[in-house]
Amino acid sequence: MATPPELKALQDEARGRIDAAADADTLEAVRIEWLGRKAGRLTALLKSIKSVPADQRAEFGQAVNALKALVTRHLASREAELGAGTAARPAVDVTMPGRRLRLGRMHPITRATREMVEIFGRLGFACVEGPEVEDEWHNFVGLNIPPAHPARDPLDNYYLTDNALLRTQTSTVQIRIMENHPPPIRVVAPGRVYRPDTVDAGHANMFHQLEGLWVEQGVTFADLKSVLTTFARAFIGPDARTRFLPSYFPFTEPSAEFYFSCLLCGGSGCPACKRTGWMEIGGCGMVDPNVFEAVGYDPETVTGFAFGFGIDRAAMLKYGVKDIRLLFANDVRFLRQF
Ligand code: 2U9
Repeated sequence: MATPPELKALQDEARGRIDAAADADTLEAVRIEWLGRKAGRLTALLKSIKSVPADQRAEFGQAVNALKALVTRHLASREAELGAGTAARPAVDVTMPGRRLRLGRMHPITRATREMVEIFGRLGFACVEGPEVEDEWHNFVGLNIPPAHPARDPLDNYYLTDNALLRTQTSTVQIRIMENHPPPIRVVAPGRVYRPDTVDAGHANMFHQLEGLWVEQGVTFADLKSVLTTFARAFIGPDARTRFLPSYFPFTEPSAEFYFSCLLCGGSGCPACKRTGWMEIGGCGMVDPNVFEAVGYDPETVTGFAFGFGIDRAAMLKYGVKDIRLLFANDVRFLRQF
């Protein structure tokens, strides 16, 4: 059992060692020497308390614990002093070699969008963007989608308030352009759209669309076919062919679904195109006169065509991606392939 003078000597020795520590590493070594859990000198003293005769145990225990508290406090204040000293030194060693920056790659959706916008740019289309949170007028009313239309069902839309929702198509952008600019208009509008679909390999509840609109005196369905066929040849290859099948959309009349010859087999038939030789790409048609009236254009003087397709789907067909969820998983092993 250490006597009080011995404890005092230990205290002085510990204080001296702590004061002499010139840096954080040395101080840590001192802390381990004195308070280390296995072999610390004070730790050993603390462990010895239980073997002191009962009548002296309380007094000795108090003295040793007081010594431990003192040493602990002194260690902390020296640590703070040393910390303040290092903070005064420059935080960055400019002589160290730099850390190599790992650049990512362009996401396949961005790459596809840019390529598409560039192709339409060569055909005279300007690229325009608009808000993702829209009102009912721009998302439905202006597009000739009446209140009772199933597309307006609250279960098929992400409504934020009674009159605000996440847009379900980028047509809202063309409506805004026509509201604010007189004809002629020749624009493409790429962007994110939202629908509460059940997510599976082919569907996501957020995806990307590219829509196009050309309004001018004398624009015809032949121009629509010509633009989409020229686009197909630039996007897929010079041998690409297009096919238009009658369809219905509230905002176009007449309307059609358009197909490209299969991106994989070129049209001879393969599993990817279910042996038809064709892949459905999107929808299109001549802008409905009601839409022109809604934005203040005179349907008697201008005509126009519009088209829309999923960028994700087109990119998946072109790059051979089988599951749309891969596009949004943020997995570098997938993204590095592009
Ligand atoms: C205005 C007027 C008409 C754009 C069009 C489609 C047909 C169409 C879908 C294809 C797959 C969207 O990505 S998808 O789910 N689109 O079928 N879109 S005509 O028509 C417009 C656009 C703007 C002012």
